[in-house]
Amino acid sequence: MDREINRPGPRRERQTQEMTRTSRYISMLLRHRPEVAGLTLDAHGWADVDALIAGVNKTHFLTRELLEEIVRLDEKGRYSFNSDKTKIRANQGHSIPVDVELEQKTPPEVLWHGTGEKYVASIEEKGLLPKSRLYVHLSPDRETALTVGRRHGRPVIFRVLARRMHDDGFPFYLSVNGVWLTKSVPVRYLARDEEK
Ligand code: HQG
Repeated sequence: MDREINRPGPRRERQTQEMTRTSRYISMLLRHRPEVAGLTLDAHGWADVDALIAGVNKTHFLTRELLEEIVRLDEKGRYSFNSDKTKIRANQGHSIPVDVELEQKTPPEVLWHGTGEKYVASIEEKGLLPKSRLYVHLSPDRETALTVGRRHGRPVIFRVLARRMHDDGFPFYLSVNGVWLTKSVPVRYLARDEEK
């Protein structure tokens, strides 16, 4: 009997863990430190796919098929290929100054930001700052913000009066994978959301 059929769970789980590890590494390279794998990004954040595969293979296992699967299955749609799939980039989240041709857009009335309790005092004093990234990341719904906040310990959610901020002249952008971005959020547009 085929042992893969007998034990699909653990095998599938191992493959998923391996893919997640490789994906994390790719997102670090494409957003923050391409030089670690000997890569360069162009002004629009694109890396050469063959160079990425070769670079990643110095420390991880990656084939073109696996890369295509990572991109296709990514639950946040973190990556895009160009039309002939010779280049790849992260859709948002960069700390290095690249122009990923974000769409400037009018935001909904309210957007959400999830953070950790430890940052609240500073946020209530200084507003939301992009910290190491190019933009503050905002979520379209509270549930997503909660997931983002949990990455930082005990989660705290802020409502952002996005439409008012936009109407006051602050540009907002929507990444192709649905993350709202803005340079910073002054305290007057923030309200801590009640625990539910
Ligand atoms: C906090 C993930 C002190 C801010 C997520 C956040 C997201 C302040 C932290 C994306 C502050 C930065 C981005 C202030 C903001 N004082 N702390 N004045 N202003 N902060 O990871 O938004 O899985 O750079 O609240 O899903 O958590 O990587 O940003 O807690 O979309 O694709 O400083 O990363 O996506 O943390 O997450 P981060 P983030 P991926």
